[in-house]
Amino acid sequence: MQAADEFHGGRLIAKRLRAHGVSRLFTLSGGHLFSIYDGCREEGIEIIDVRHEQTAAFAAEGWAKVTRELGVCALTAGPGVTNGMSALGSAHENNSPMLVLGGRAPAFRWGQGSLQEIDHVPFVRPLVKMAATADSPGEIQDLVDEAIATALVPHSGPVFLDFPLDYVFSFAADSEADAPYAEVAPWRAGRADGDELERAARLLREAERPVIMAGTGLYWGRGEVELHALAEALRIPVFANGLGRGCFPADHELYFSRARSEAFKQADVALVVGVPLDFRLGFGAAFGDETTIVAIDVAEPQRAQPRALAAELYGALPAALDDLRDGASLADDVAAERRQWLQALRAVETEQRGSEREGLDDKRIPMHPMRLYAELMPLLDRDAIIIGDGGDFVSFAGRLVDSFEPGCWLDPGPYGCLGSGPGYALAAKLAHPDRQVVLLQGDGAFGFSGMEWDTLVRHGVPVIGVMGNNGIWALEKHPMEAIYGYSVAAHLQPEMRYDQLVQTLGGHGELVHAPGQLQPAFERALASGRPSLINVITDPEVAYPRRSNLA
Ligand SMILES: Cc1ncc(C[n+]2csc(CCOP(=O)(O)OP(=O)(O)O)c2C)c(N)n1
Ligand SMILES: [Mg+2]
Repeated sequence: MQAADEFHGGRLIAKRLRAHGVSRLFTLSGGHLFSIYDGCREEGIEIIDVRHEQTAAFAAEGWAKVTRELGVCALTAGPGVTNGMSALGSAHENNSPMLVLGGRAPAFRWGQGSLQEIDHVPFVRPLVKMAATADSPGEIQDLVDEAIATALVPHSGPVFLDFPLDYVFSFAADSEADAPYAEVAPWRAGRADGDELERAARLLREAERPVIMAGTGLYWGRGEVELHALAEALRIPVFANGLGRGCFPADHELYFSRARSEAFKQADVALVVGVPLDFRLGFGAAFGDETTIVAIDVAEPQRAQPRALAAELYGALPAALDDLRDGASLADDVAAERRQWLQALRAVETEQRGSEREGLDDKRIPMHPMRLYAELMPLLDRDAIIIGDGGDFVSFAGRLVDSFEPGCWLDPGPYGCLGSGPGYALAAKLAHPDRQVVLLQGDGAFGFSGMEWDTLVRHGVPVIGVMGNNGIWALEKHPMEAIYGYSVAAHLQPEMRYDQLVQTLGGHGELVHAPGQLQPAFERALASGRPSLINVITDPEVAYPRRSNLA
């Protein structure tokens, strides 16, 4: 018999989600999850169902990326969980706070071979900050609280819980009925060490050619306002990658992108904010041998630093950045050096931009991807959320498309998983229905989760997709040809009508062949109010100029 104050396990989960402010659950149905759905329904948590579990999990990650809140998905036992693993890997590398709720075969029959019976915990553990199985219905609420707190504490990241079918369908008392929820927020992390701070402040004050490199950790640590103030006070040029993009507006006089390699090589001091020295920074070698590096982040790095650092500040970013700025003023000679430094970098930046003119103006049919972006950029609002999912097509976007506000540029990050785009876009448009959400996709990338256009249609989420359709996996074909003189496994069907597929699924589709056609197509897509795909045929001969992408 069920007592009056008892609820099934699914409801108990939903009650704690609600207490933590969770408003949406991304999922794909499975019987193991029914009681969680029932609980969410009762607690007013909206259920968004997709067509492949990878998208449920990428949507949870995307929700975290655009809101800086926890994203949550529920994946059914066995294949549901394994299908979500790429997104766990992605969230792990991006420090995206997300909770994955797994179904699980019943505990009372464990080991006897129930449907979809497998122990998820050992294989998800390397990808998450915490992985656990509920041991009883009464433990569910504490476990959910612990998992959420673990996901949010810096470095934030994904967590995983699974719930045996028998526990989550049976009843237990609401032990947390009035339990206050202790908020854990990255910006309340401890302050950085005083000596390190002083050393770092002196280096930044005295440097002649300083640079700031800001990344995803700046975004999670909510340090963008303080970074802005620091850069302006000390006249330091700013570069950004990952979710650091947009934390410093691209049209600010201190923001640079094209001058990066020159600036980093020549810098005497580099302040590296919320970015690991991984492959994106040449494992530290993106900076000159003589560059003195100061690292600052929300918490200790997750890997050993690949080169010696002069100072390391780990703790609350706004406080540390404020402390670095406090009272710092530049001596006249240093100020003069910095004016020259900024002028020299601006000259490099302007020259590099000039060299892009040719691609931006290119008149060829099929189109040069740079021409596509030249036409697209004026159509984007300042706060548009741009999502990149593809190879070369997205590399061109990374170079050309500017961001002006935090959380407006979503690429897969260092895990680099194709197919993440539709999940990110779904979450972004649900979180910000009044803003443009534009999904930039390669034709190859489309194949991983193209059925999610059905999800976007069913849930009425008018994302606008712009596809660079070159009929190949360009980021693989061109490098393989450069190495071997030929390529295999690199071709797709040319000029495939992905726009018609989207039409069939109930969305708006457009085909664009020639320069000049994108703007009217984009306007029709916006006016349609429906999820839309603009299929732009691009030239497969164009390769993104890159040095290396694997090591
Ligand atoms: C899940 C996954 N599989 C494979 C890759 C390797 N990969 C990286 S880029 C790329 C090509 C992408 O092709 P497309 O989306 O058409 O963009 P294009 O390079 O042609 O512009 C591939 C296969 C990956 N990053 N992720
Ligand atoms: Mg392609």
